[in-house]
Amino acid sequence: MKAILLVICASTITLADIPDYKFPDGFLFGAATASYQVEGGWNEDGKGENIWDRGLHDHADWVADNSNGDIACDSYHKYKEDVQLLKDLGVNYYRFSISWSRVLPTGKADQVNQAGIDYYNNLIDELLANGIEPYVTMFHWDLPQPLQDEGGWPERKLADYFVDYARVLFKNFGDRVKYWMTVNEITQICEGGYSGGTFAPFITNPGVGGYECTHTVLLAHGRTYRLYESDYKAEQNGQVGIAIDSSWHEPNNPDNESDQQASEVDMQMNYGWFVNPIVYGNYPDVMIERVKANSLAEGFPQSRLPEFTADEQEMMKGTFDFLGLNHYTSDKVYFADEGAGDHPSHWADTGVIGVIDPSWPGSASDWLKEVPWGINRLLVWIKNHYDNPPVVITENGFSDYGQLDDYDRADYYKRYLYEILKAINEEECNVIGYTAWSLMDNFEWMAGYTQRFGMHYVDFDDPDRPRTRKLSSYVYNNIITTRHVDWDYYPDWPPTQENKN
Ligand code: PNW
Repeated sequence: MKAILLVICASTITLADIPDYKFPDGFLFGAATASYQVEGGWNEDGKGENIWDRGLHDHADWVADNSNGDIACDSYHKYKEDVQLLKDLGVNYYRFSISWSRVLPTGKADQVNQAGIDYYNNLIDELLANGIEPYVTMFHWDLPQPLQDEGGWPERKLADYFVDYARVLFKNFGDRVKYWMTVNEITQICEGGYSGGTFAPFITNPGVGGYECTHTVLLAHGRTYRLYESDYKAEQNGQVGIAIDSSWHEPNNPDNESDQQASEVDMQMNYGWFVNPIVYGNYPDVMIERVKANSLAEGFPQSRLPEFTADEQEMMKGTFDFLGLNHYTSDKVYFADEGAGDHPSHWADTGVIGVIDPSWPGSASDWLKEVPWGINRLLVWIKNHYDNPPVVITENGFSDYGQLDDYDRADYYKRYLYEILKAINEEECNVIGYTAWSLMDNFEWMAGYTQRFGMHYVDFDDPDRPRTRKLSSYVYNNIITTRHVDWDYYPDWPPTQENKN
């Protein structure tokens, strides 16, 4: 609250000058989690091993607190409590992901694990019984280990396995699930998993692994969209999208033409990389040119960036009903004189340096600074480059150390949601939904449980994993029910018995 007033005073605007925009009718609100981060039950009832199980069992010391997702929030057993939290929060939908190896223990569709199907049937039915729509991510990073043993995502046959998996999901859940996202964040899956080695399966192959992985994942996405279209859409009448993450890359000096170009190149090389094929059928021209030029200069006989055939381009084009956008933060960018990293690498191909403005407020995660206007500029960029597609914000959120009076998270939500309101009302951006990350504290990948993103506190020292509402959950509920940002609203704190819900 204090911080908001300070910002407002500094720019000599008063609250009265700020238009009180409303979220349009039909705009939906949700909260998100992902299977490995919340479920636990890592080897229960026939679930197979995935690459995060394997990676973190083998290398406990790679995670900040030596933890893993073996038990996590224990949502495998506590899903009914999770649905109650969602109900009290007042959301329209719950974005969760399905664990591929819980449904198909080997990754392949010849062996379906009925206990896994039952678990998701129960969760979906419990949500619908409480008036909450399921928004399902098919793949949020937890690849079945046997498919990694065959080479993982850089192998094209993984697209076949993914489409087989998607068919199992449409068949079993498509009568009730109307919103599907194929995958979550290709950058993190591919650059993290197969170029930089920072995420499972921890493979280091910069400048090559990430491009090969991305190519397969994009084909898997496109073919899954076409499968739904041809075999399921008429009967099930749902929508298929994808969740792609992007920061906003602001020109370091907004008046400098070179920095403006660096911003455009960085956006194309880190977001257009995935969205251009889905909207227009191919990688952005600037990306094709840059990777080819670097590859040849490095001595490769051809570009390290794989090519789509003409048929594949035709297949890929227009494979989305909505674009899911995961957005947390921004940076300021300029062209690097000497290249932006070692060759070969995606950094070097991009050729752009990103820096953080020291005046931007921080979080518990060093990569996450609070830059609310960044989401506004990003939404305008998307509108202008892709003909104003329907956008669902599929993740947005803030990390701290787990305090219940999480004013910083509450203010982050207010400021980002207000910038989204401005994008809708002043720029006519076609934003149709917003998803807060996260419903509750959960396993934050290599940070373990040391960084908390939840609107509910989870006590990971207690075997029951009790959940407790944080202040931000009341603020988010207030935004959902009043359909605008009330800058003055904070619940009485600590909550009394009467105002608890
Ligand atoms: C997302 N970045 O990952 C994931 O989808 C979630 O599983 C995760 O818990 C959440 O964000 C918070 O980290 C990202 O560096 C990780 O810009 C890092 C970045 C973006 C997204």
